[in-house]
Amino acid sequence: MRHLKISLIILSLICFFTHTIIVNGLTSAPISDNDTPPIIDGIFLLGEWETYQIFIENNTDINGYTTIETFTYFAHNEIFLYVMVDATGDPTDNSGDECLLWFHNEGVTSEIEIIGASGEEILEPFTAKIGYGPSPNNIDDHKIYEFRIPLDYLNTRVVDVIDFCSPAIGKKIASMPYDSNTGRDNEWPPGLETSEISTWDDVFLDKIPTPVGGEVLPNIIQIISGTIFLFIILGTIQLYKKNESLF
Ligand SMILES: [Ca+2]
Ligand SMILES: [Ca+2]
Repeated sequence: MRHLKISLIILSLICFFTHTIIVNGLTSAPISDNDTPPIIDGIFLLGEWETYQIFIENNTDINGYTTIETFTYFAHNEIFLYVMVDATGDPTDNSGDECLLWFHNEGVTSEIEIIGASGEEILEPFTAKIGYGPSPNNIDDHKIYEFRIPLDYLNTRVVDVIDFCSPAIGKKIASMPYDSNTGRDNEWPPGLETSEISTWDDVFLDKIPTPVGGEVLPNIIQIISGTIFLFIILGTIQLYKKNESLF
């Protein structure tokens, strides 16, 4: 029993110090110098965005908690954070449709927002474009929002963790996204209280892989950390089995 307790304490400490492995957060995909960054044109081409970090289900119950099926992606290089909000559950191209992203880092809160029908765009201080069409997630036409935000504007840099949320300010006039045709919106994360930063989600800006001899090496440290973590879990299970007769 004592060995088991010691093992669990060690495991907890390791979990604490390997924050990036177990944190219930989001990881932005690093873009190396050999990769082509996304183009902010409101069009989602196959292969342009890698792996979605947020998936929200469709809920059309207008009288209850209503959400829009949406896939959200994050990517970054040394200069910009790129965000794709693929709103597959919004098939109507309304001028009142909106997408709102909030970031917070070291005392600075940045509100990234665009509203409008397809073709609407923002060029300063960040780039954003609204599109309406198919995507790899859904072949039917739907709203698409793309963003390119300078890391300086977000008061952040590579290998940093920034707080992120999408609040429905007031009574459903924004979020990620808001569909003015049905009044549905996506507040993120669930249970968000904007004044309580602990209820926000966060985005990890992973290290940019370094091109070596024309090849891009993976983030080997993360792979090694994950392997060590797996061995610790297996070791703890073995120790538990050896001690279970004592309980
Ligand atoms: Ca694009
Ligand atoms: Ca709409």
